[in-house]
Amino acid sequence: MKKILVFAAAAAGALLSAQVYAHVTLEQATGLAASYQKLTFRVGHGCDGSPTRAVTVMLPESVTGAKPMPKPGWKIRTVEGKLSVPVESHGRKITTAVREVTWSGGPLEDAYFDEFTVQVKLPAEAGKLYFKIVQECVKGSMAWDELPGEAGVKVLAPAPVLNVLPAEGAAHQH
Ligand SMILES: [Cu+2]
Repeated sequence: MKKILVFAAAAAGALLSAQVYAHVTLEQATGLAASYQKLTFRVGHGCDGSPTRAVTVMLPESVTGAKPMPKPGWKIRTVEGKLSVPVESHGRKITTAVREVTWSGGPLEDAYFDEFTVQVKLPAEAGKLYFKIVQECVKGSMAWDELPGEAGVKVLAPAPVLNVLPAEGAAHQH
């Protein structure tokens, strides 16, 4: 009896770690080109059991206008950087933008999960955007920064991905 329970627990654990609860993931799967999009990053566990005390989201070059959502118990730090291609916003030319957002605080225990939210302006072009994440823990850290490799090769620490859909196609989806 005891043995069966152990196996069942192990199987459930394997399923959970392979799916949405695992890693750092993005709640939203898709967004519309050139729209303002809310991105919610879910931190599903600590670093090998150690509680999380900081989460940094690195924004792809084409993502601008980032505004992090404040979170009780967490301090926000943003890093600005120059854009290689200036963009226009409200009639003004923008040459620098937030490139990195860090929430630090917590600590978030390994037994719990939490969400970190930022609003961004998506690029006009459709395609996949990868958001590299650094998770700092009381002990150690994790980089969720791997991009998909060859077909069939599973990456161990994937960067969360958003699929940007063409704006004109989206009008027909409701
Ligand atoms: Cu995981």
